[in-house]
Order: sequence, then C-alpha cells, then structure tokens
Amino acid sequence: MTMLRLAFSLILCFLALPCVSAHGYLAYLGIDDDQSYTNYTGNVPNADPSPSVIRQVSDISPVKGASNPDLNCGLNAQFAQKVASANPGDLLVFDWRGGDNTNWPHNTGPMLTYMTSCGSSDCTQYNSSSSKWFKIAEIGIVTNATSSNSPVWAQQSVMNGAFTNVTLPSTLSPGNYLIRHEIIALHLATALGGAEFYPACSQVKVGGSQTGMAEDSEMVLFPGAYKDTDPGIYDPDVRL
Ligand SMILES: *[C@@H]1O[C@H](CO)[C@@H](O)[C@H](O)[C@H]1NC(C)=O
Ligand SMILES: *[C@@H]1O[C@H](CO)[C@@H](O)[C@H](O)[C@H]1NC(C)=O
Ligand SMILES: *[C@@H]1O[C@H](CO)[C@@H](O)[C@H](O)[C@H]1NC(C)=O
Ligand SMILES: [Cu+2]
Repeated sequence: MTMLRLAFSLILCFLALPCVSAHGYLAYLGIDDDQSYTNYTGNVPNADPSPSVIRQVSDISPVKGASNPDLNCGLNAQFAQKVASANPGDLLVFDWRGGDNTNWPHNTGPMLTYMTSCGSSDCTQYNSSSSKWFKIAEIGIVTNATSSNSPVWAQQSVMNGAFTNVTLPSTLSPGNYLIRHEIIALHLATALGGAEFYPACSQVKVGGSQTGMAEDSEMVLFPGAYKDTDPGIYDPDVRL
C-alpha cells in the first residue's frame, strides 16, 4: 500500500462507519439435505436472545490470543436453546455478516470447521470448554473465489457476499454435535497476537447409521490447537 492510500484509508477510518463495525458474526446457518433446505437464524451479538441453534456471542469483535478461553466458541458464548437436524453428507451453509448486517468485512485468512460430540446430551447445556474437536474442513487460498481467477483467500468470497459451504462427512456417526466454524482474519497478523479469531458454534443432531469417528490422535482442544507463534497465525509476510 502506498503512503497516500494508507493515509487515505486512515482518514476514511475516522470519518466512516465501516471502521467501527469492521467485525462480524455468524448470522445464519443453512442445512441442505438435497430434499429440503432449512435456514436457522442466529442471534445478533449481545441482543436479547431468541431461541436458536447458533450459540450467541457477546460482541462482534474477534477473539484475540491463541490461548484465550473464548477461542472455544466465541466471545462469552452462551448455550443455545435449539438443535438443528442433519444427516451425513448434508451441506452446511455458513452465512457470516458484518456487525451492521452488511457483508463480512475481511478477506485475508483461512476458514476452518471442527466438530465435537456432546455425548448423550442434546448440546443445549453442553459445555465444550474441555472437549476434543476434530476438523472436517479447511480452506485457504483458492483460485476461483473471484471472477479474475487469480489466487486469493477463499475469505474474499465471503467479503463479496457469498456463503461458505461445508459438507458433513458422509461417514459420520449419528449423535449430538457442536459444529465450530471459524474464520481467522490475518490482516493484522504481521504482529504477534494480531490474528483475529471468529469461532461460531452451532448445535446439531446428526442422524443416519454411519460409524465414522475421528481417532483420539486427530483431536484438539480450543484453546490448545493453535499457538500465537504458529506460522499461519503470526505471519510477517501474510498475503493480503
Ligand atoms: C437465511 O434467511 C435470511 C433472511 O431471509 C437471508 O438473508 C439469508 O441469506 C439466508 N441464509 C442462508 C444461509 O440461507
Ligand atoms: C463453560 O465452562 C467454562 C469454564 O468453567 C466457563 O468459563 C464458561 O462460562 C462455561 N460456558 C457456559 C456457556 O456456561
Ligand atoms: C452454497 O449452498 C447454497 C445452498 O445449497 C447454494 O445456494 C450456494 O450457491 C452455495 N454456494 C457456493 C459458493 O457453493
Ligand atoms: Cu474485524
């Protein structure tokens, strides 16, 4: 960025709204099973909660610091009252928005999806702070997120207003699960501790009769999975 553009965006920052609300949250979760589509509404952070399948967070701001307990399910995440239904192989449709309900404001960094079992309970009172999570999807730099077809972070398409789609593993065992979808925004990751983590947890009951489950050695804790010094979390040369 040239000095002129830098100065200009700093001025815009002082004058314009987008700078104060340049964070966001998971506004909706869609589940597409090929026969029918259900769109579950999340709660605006810190608003009066309505029954939802998405755990409400207290602010649109990011979680900062890889050892922050809020890395688990987002800032001060609360239990949600409802549970979504899904089956192995269903499409999960994550709909992230900026705090003012406009497009997601960031375009730099990966997106990851983890799951954990709530055991025999239905997740509505399940505290996942010491849960073991397994990863079902991750996406970083892609070549088809924009019409130009040049390599960009997949997160660019979220900034452009697209959903982020993830397929539930086709072999997943039935049961009660939390799905933790996470955007990591790296635009400030040139400084140690600068990465912005946006985890969001949704409560689902998976049906079917599959038997697939992750091995213990494939599971991680949140916090625990990342370190502030990891190459993908602290990146002086991050591709902006
Ligand atoms: C869910 O519904 C809202 C309101 O109609 C819509 O704006 C949003 O795009 C939908 N999201 C998904 C993931 O289907
Ligand atoms: C889960 O447990 C942690 C650690 O005790 C606590 O800080 C957090 O508030 C609990 N979460 C909920 C939603 O009760
Ligand atoms: C994600 O899935 C939804 C619902 O099936 C679909 O409308 C949308 O086009 C998909 N988006 C992408 C980027 O594949
Ligand atoms: Cu932000």
